[in-house]
Amino acid sequence: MEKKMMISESPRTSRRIKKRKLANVCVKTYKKRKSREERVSPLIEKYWFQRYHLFSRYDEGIKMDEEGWYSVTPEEIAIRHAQRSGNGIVIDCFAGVGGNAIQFARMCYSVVAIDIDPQKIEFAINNAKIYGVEDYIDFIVGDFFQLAPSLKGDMVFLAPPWGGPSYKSIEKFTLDSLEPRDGFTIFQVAQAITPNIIMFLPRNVDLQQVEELSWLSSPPLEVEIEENYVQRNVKGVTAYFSGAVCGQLGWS
Ligand code: MGP
Ligand code: SAH
Repeated sequence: MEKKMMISESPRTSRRIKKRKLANVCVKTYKKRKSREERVSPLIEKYWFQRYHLFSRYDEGIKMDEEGWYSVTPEEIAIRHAQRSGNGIVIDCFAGVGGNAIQFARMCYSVVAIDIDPQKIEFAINNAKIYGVEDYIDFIVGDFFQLAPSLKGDMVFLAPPWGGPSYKSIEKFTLDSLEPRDGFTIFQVAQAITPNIIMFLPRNVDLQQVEELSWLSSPPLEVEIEENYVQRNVKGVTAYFSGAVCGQLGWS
């Protein structure tokens, strides 16, 4: 008898539970409607729900295109990258809509932000203005590989395209799947600028290959690899490479 009383609900409690469930459905429907109002495609919807993790100041007018949405480095991870970058000139070779470049600039580094897509640079400038750091970034529309021989900097940041959200379908992501050139080529071009390189890679990347990048230099570069999380979900892997001067940059 007593047991029955404990598990049965009074009509009032059951009404309250029904109301709460209905409220949850309404919130979900409202959120879906809101994402549609902002005209995000079904591909992007999942990233839209994470928007404040991408840019905490999203509501102040952040702009992104489709590739920008699924490629931007979440703010928390971009801050981590910036904290580990020393205090010289940072070259963000694949800058996208500015997720990383903004955080580098917030740490008072001088930043060169390159992207081949003029629309990305337009959005990156807009987004940098929201964070008040546009004056600390030189924005360049161009092909990193063409510009590389004329670039000078203390640290190079590489977050190239991974081939879109389908990168996850590959069991082990090898460096030749990076775009627009394979990871070894991208790394070698960067290395001609400085041995201090940070590379943001897919979470399923072949870690053995990442370590092999350091052997492209003689003596081999030091490398440290970390997994990056947002709310306990792993989002990517960062490799920090450094040469003999790394001590001066506050690495290792
Ligand atoms: P994801 O794996 O597509 O999303 O991207 P999520 O939410 O982890 O998906 P889930 O369904 O597995 O939970 C995770 C993060 O990787 C993104 O927020 C970007 O920072 C980064 N990222 C994803 N892509 C496809 C790219 C890319 O092509 N280039 C770069 N530089 N970063 C990317
Ligand atoms: N870290 C960035 C996202 C980078 S996504 C952020 O947080 O916003 C990768 C970017 O590389 C894309 O915007 C793409 O336009 C750019 N890209 C592709 N090929 C390039 C090239 N050859 N030179 C410079 N940028 C290139």
